[in-house]
Amino acid sequence: MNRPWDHLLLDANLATLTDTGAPYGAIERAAIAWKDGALAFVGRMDALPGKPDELAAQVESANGAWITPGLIDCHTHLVFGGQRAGEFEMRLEGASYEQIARAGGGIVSSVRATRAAGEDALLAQALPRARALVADGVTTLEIKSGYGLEPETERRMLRVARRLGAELGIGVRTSFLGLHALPPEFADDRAAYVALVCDTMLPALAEEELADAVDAFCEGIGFTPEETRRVFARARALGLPVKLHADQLSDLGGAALAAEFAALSADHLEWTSEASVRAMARAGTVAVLLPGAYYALRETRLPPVAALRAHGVPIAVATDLNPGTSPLLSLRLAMSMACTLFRLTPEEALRGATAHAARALGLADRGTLAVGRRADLVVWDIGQPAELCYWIGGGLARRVIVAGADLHAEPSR
Ligand code: DI6
Ligand code: FE
Repeated sequence: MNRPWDHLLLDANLATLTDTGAPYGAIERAAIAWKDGALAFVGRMDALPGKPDELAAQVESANGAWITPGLIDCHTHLVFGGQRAGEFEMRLEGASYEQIARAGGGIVSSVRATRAAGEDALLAQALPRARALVADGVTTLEIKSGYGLEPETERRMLRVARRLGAELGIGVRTSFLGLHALPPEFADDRAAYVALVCDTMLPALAEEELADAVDAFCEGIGFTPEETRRVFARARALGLPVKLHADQLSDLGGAALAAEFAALSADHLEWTSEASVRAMARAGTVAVLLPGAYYALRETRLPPVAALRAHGVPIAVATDLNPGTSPLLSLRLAMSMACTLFRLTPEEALRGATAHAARALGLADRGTLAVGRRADLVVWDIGQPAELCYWIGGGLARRVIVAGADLHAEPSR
């Protein structure tokens, strides 16, 4: 018999994150079906257009489980060599992140380890980190370069990011983060490094289609707004969207600068002013909150959540997984922190790790459960959606499905 769908899940509760009028865009006593990797039915069971067995080749019961869109981690630095646990210990003894960076540690120490690692070694180090995210429900991941700071290693990092996506069968979006730190060999000539990024690295990576977006670290210990502008102008001229590490440790007007370039997102935002929030709202720039870095650096200045809400800026939540300021291997834990530390509601946190995260990556084909979207979904062992943020750690994902295919059956718990 010719059945219209490949796979149909019955007896599900869906948190669609679309506008159903219910919190979480919930549909209870629901069914969800897909064909050729895209969602073909999302609705109440009693609205199914026929008998289940005649609708899909494979029919299963979800036994009342909650299903959400696959989680999207829209800000990570997941590919890097080595680790920086020693700096963690130094910070616990009183050194600040900025002091460590200015003393030749910080980002530059990861640059040394990353330059020394071959492509396969970088991939082998990154795989378990990516697997940890996936086991906790991530189906699409953004990965930045920025620990190479010279053409060959930047390219190698981005190639590893692409290989990770292929190897794990998940979505990966790459961002070129040439302006992450000043490489030591350019210590006396900042302008020459910025020129290398603009005139050599950017055009080559755009040509090789290794970068889906361009990011920068606009900060006292990173790059100035002027340097950031030069790179962003070049990126836009090459047709690449931009996003920015903005206002994490100080207010350099980074979020407003991002908005000037119609950035996909401005990320961190602890020091962002209300004027910058207004600029983001006008530009449609997503606010990406990164509570892992706030937590690990023991920051106290909160991002302007009330202003973001008041001006209707979409809020996303991500891990910022990186070896220095956020060695965080669970997006669900980032969501939990966004609630407890930043006072997001669990619904905002879930929207932030799905629908709004997709927007922060410029992806229109995922992030909600709606007909036509990619069949990226997670079946959870929970009785209500707020549990995704309520449990601190633990394995709640029962099934992770990407484009209609199971990534793993029962995770070890
Ligand atoms: N993202 C970054 O790029 C820096 N901070 C952040 O939140 C730090 C990365 C690092 O120390 O390796
Ligand atoms: Fe970051």
